[in-house]
Amino acid sequence: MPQVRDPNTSDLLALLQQALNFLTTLEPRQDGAYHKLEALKKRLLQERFHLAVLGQFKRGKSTLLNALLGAELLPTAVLPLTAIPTFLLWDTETRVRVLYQKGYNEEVSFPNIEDLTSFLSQLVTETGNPHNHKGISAVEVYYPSPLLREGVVLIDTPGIGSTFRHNTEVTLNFLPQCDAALFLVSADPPVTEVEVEFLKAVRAKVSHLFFVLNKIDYLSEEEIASLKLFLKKVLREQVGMEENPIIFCVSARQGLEAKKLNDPSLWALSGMQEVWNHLVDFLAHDKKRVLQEALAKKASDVIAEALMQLDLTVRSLQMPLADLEKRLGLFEEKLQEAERQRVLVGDLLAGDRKRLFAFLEEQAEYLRQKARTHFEGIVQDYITRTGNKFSEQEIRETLAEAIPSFFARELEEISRTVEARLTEVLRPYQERAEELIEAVRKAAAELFDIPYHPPLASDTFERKRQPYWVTHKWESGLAQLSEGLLARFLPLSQRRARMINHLMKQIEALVLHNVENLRWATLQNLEEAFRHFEAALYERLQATVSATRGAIQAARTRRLEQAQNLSQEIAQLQSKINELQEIRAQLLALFASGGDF
Ligand SMILES: Nc1nc2c(ncn2[C@@H]2O[C@H](COP(=O)(O)OP(=O)(O)OP(=O)(O)O)[C@@H](O)[C@H]2O)c(=O)[nH]1
Ligand SMILES: [Mg+2]
Repeated sequence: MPQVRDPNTSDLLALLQQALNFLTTLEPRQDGAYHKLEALKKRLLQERFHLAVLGQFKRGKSTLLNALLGAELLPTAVLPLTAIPTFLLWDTETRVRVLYQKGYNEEVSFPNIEDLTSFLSQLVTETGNPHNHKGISAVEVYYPSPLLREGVVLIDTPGIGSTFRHNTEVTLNFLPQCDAALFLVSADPPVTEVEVEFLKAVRAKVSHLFFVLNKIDYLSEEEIASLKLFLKKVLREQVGMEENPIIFCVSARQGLEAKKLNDPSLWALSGMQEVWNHLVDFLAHDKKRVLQEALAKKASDVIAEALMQLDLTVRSLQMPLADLEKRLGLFEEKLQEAERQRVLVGDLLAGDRKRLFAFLEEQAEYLRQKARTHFEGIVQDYITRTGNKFSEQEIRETLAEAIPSFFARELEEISRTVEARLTEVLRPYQERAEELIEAVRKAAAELFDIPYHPPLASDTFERKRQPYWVTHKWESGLAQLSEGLLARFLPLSQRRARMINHLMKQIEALVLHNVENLRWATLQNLEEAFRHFEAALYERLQATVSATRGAIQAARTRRLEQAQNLSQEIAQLQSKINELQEIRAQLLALFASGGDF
């Protein structure tokens, strides 16, 4: 089996720990810097990269995951099976955590795998837990597999397109949580219409997609080659993929067998070795590298700030007291100016917030119109097509089918439009906020004549893209018109007119209801983005001001106390500065070496 090696996480972790230990030796303590570094360390340790295995029911998703794990952990069957997203995570001890929809969890350890698999069968399968009557939202399986140790979380998802519609829904709702996906297809049948539709939804939400053609043990070389060509053609022409997709050809069943027999040549023959290599490579080089580099830069910014405070204290201890008082006064003036600027930013932001909310209202109104026209068009078409054979039952069914796909499509569209507008609106404010905070640090550096390090990571105000929850359960039921006794005696044409009138009213109610759901969820998302931004600006500015001011004030107090041995104190601080500078230099060297980091 290939060895998974990753020296960088441990190098970075060691440096972060060194910096944390160092900060505890400082007096006065730098709590702000300590907490920030601790948060970065936690992120590095916890970084969960979600790689989902997606596909139509029975393509072999659970079998493929078992092959990657090297154990028959997940239940597999010839009937549509997996019903609950199952997360596979690394731990030394094999255990299962069940997350219930009502918010509580249950945890069970398993010394042997057969017991675990039968336990899972009762939870995550359609047979063991039909229609999810146990109310489970997800299941986490902890298992000591080398691939999982890389920080990846593998996810088994319910197959789409089976007669269990709720399974398709679970997977659709789950897509925003996937960072990458393995999309499974097989030869029997090659690619269905349902898969094409599903792929379009996946592509819109998941940025890295790998394709796996499974069950090649059934096929000859020529058949595999022509299937690959066919799949590429479908991806290009029907899904609209322009790039040349990566397609692995495997037999997951053979791969699992190879693991059980510990047979490396069968493993290679099954095609699974190639999938494995690709995943390890992808995790090590793309995702992980980017995260590590970002965290190292952020950590070095935190240290630069801590260094600045030490420098400020040293300088304040060194300069004549009168000089110190004068500079402190000038610094306070700069702070007042910064506060005025912050208030100004808040006022301007309030105006843009209002305009964006109005834009959302416009979008909602446009959608109401569009939905009405669309559904009324469906009714008219139906009437024209069927003439006198018009059936109320049939038209209700046609509409009930058309409504979810219409709103799912429009949801994508409206989310994208509003999201793009929000990013555009916030960008200049993010830049101004960064400048404002840097202006405070720069002013202190200039006034006290100490080095100033501009930040390396520019995402202090990055907006966390919280996927907001809009269910795919669109309201689509239309009630049957209950004909009163009187109405039955009306001529047919009048009865039909009455029915159509009634249908139109119901369509109007459904349109209003569904658009309101969508508008409300989007509005909440916007509110949250603005609230978060303003709070972050206020807190960050306060933190910078109080840390900078604190460093100068601490020195001033020492001076007023007319402390003895100031030169010894200065020398000690100077040696601490050197020590911290060394840690920062090592952090910078980690990613300055380019390709290796
Ligand atoms: N011949 C062959 N059969 C396979 C292969 N992989 C999986 N199968 C079989 O296909 C059937 C379905 O496998 P599962 O892994 O349960 O499929 P799934 O995609 O997880 O199915 P759902 O959970 O229902 O969506 C099982 O009988 C597997 O043994 C393969 O590579 N070759
Ligand atoms: Mg399955």
